[in-house]
Amino acid sequence: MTHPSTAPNLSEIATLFDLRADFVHGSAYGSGHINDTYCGTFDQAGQRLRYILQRINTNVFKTPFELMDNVARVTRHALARLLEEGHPEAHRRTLTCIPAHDGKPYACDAQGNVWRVYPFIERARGYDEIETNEQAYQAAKAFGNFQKLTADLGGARLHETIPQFHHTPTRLAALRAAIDADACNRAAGLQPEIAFVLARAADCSRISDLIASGTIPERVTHNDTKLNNVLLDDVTAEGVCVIDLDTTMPGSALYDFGDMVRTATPTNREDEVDLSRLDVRLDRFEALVRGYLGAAKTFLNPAEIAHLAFAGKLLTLECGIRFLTDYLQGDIYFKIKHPAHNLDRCRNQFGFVAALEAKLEPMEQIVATHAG
Ligand code: ADP
Ligand code: GN1
Ligand code: MG
Repeated sequence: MTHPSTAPNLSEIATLFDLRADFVHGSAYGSGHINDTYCGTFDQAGQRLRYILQRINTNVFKTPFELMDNVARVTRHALARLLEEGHPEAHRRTLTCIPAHDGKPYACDAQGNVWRVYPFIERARGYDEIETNEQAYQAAKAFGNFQKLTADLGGARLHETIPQFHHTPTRLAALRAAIDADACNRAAGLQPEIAFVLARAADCSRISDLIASGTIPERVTHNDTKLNNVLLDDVTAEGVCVIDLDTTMPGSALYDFGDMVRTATPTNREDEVDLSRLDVRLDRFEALVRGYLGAAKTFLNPAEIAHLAFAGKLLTLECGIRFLTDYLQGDIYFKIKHPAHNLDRCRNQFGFVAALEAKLEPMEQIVATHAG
């Protein structure tokens, strides 16, 4: 969506936080679809340092203080673990919240926007499009280790920052409602896309039914494991830091693995319009399975392992459903760069669902090989 707020005064925002450094300059940063992210350069007693300043999208996240409570708990837990291990780069391996002057992990500006500040993780970056199998392996390993880390978080259940976030039947119901409402008179031109989803309606409840029956357990998961949400080391490609923790909450391991498949295995990027060569890269999939299972095999149950390949298809279908719903509703959720952006993304995701359906068998074989 196009955001209501104009370019913020970053220098003023910075004064809300206990940075102990002088603002030098800053600008918009990254390619996330949700929050407004800025990178600020500061001078700390003669040394240049960078910080990420983020305005939380409160249209998407209705309970930002609860969200920041989750983020603070998860990042404190991660840091404690790294310090216990004596990790030499503990503060580069996890996000850490810079406190506001009242000690809270966020601050509100004069317009009521909610801001947070993280140290900028240097010499690493997230990839919108993965380039090598090694990157896929490292990213999957990092997300697997993140699940391992959150498994013993302790304390109260994390807040659900977006209720039913990956409950695909709810996403399908939202699509049906958007078709009925047809707020922008777009439904008539979307019959092939709508038919594509309706033909797969039964798939939508497969994972949620297994969760409801207790066959697949609830875990603390990241829930937004698109590949640019893990920063890989510029030199070694090692997964340095898992970021974008806004949706870290109760979920399923399958949501995390499925979204990795969605973003790491296609031959094209998420909004590519030329789908003529769109396919699943099985070599990338193999790298993902190896990286993820290397970290997660010890705690996943057989039903989770049995649905890893299917999860890739379901999470891609779900994401396509969400792009289509947003397009029907007039682009009120995801940031877009041009009027048909959500439709392009939706068609791309559905094209990839079809490619995943054609490759399901070899994908299942790869999982079986690595699961032992
Ligand atoms: P969104 O929810 O909009 O995707 P993210 O939290 O993923 O927001 O941040 C957007 C982008 O900003 C990321 O893809 C990444 O490139 C960059 N980024 C976020 N946090 C950091 C950080 N601490 N260090 C370096 N880059 C970061
Ligand atoms: C959003 O925030 P970002 O860009 O990492 C979205 C994900 C979607 C993704 C599609 C909170 O992720 O759920 O899968 O776009 N995040 C939220 O690219 O809705
Ligand atoms: Mg992101």
